[in-house]
Amino acid sequence: TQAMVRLYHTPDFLPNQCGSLLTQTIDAPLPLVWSLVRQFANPQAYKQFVKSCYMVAGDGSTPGSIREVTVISGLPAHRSRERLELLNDELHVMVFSIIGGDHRLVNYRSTTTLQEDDLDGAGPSDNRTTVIESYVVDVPQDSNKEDTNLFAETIIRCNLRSLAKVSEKMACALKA
Ligand code: A8S
Repeated sequence: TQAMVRLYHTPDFLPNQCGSLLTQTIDAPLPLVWSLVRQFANPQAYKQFVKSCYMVAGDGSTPGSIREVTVISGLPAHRSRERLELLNDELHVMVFSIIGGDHRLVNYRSTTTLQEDDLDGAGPSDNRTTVIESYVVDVPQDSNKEDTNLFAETIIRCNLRSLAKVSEKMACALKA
């Protein structure tokens, strides 16, 4: 975990940027959780704010793929254009950045990594996964780091909880 955080979750911040790191433990095998996270073309597999998604470039399997996400109503935004920057199936790392849309998350870049859990120090477990997601984003002129982080963290926390729920449900169904 320490090595993963040092390698992938210690971004350089510009003075006008903020960001943070969130973790989620999931009672499901890593390959199953990864199968959901890696689907760049299908974020609605677990992101509950996503209403629809279509590919603008690529098919979501390689860096450079671009998706246009439409979010559900009631949010302060409708659309977001997002580019896949990195997808590593061996190290379980996915990075995407937001390149457009009608929202306030400018220069947003998110990194998600997965690891087999080793909470008790007894070695990695086959059916527990730790997900770490960190991000960097510009602080809008009329806002501040606290509010910007609170907004992004609220959404990411929802996404990670939902990822846990969906994964655990699938893991349960596979066992039955
Ligand atoms: C993600 C992370 C975030 C998504 C945000 C932070 C967003 O999709 C929502 C509301 C907004 O105002 C911005 O991994 C935006 O999806 C739910 C449309 C980008």
